[in-house]
Amino acid sequence: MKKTALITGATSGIGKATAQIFAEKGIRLILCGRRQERLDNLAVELQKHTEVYILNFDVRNKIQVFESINNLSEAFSEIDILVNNAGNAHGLDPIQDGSIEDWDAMLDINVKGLLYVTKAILPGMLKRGSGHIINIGSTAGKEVYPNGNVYCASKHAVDALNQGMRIDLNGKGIKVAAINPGMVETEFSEVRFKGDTKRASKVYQGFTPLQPEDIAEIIWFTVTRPPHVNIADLTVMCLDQASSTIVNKQ
Ligand code: NDP
Ligand code: 8X3
Repeated sequence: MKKTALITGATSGIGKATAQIFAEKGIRLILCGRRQERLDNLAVELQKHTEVYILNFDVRNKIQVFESINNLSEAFSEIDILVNNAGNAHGLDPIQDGSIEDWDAMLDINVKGLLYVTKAILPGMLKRGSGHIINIGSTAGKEVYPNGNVYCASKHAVDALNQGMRIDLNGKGIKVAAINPGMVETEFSEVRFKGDTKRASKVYQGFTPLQPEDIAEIIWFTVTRPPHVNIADLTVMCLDQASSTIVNKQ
């Protein structure tokens, strides 16, 4: 029987690339995001390969999260794979200059949003005694970099939650994995710099960053291991990146 995956943040970057590869492999998809037009267009594109259902909710809104997931039609209600991907950085300022709105956004989306979605999906996985949760962390969740303060804290929280989920779900047939990318060229920096595309594009100049498809392939590899194999925690950087702060730029 075909597996069903729910991907948060499917309208862009890593989530969208993951949806594309999952669709090509025949995985049934529940695509989530807030930008309806993008969800609609992606659904049309991917329905050539698989069955697709779209859910529009803000992961910060727990009522929307639970209503959307609890009211999935029966055909999509058994979720085998959850990709907790929705997230972003907001701002890049020293802690003393940081905006409280940016801090709230990062903690509410990257940490609490991930928890709400997981809480809504876990009961079904527990009932069936199977499932796979992929948490998208970051190298920023392993090592703090200058001005990254709250974004790094949010991704360190994802790292802790990934470990906590794996411990608490041990013996229940549910795999838990963190994929921790370094710099990936997506809309991430555009969001971080609030639509300043010039500043955003500079982040990826002078070296060859990872592309969203690189991460999507790793997620596909992770979900296709034999039943007894769980990739617990995987960090991936481009050749030119050595750590959160060391990037070989020409
Ligand atoms: P993008 O900005 O390209 O994509 C972010 C996705 O998250 C979008 O689909 C967006 O959808 C969704 N999203 C953002 N806020 C919300 C919200 N409040 N509710 C629902 N969905 C939301 O960035 P990436 O693809 O790069 O980021 C994906 C994940 O990868 C994030 O968790 C990020 O932290 C992580 N990551 C990124 C790296 C990078 O260098 N790019 C490196 C390491 C980790 P919409 O706006 O339609 O809601
Ligand atoms: C995104 C990677 O280094 O741009 O999580 O913060 S970085």
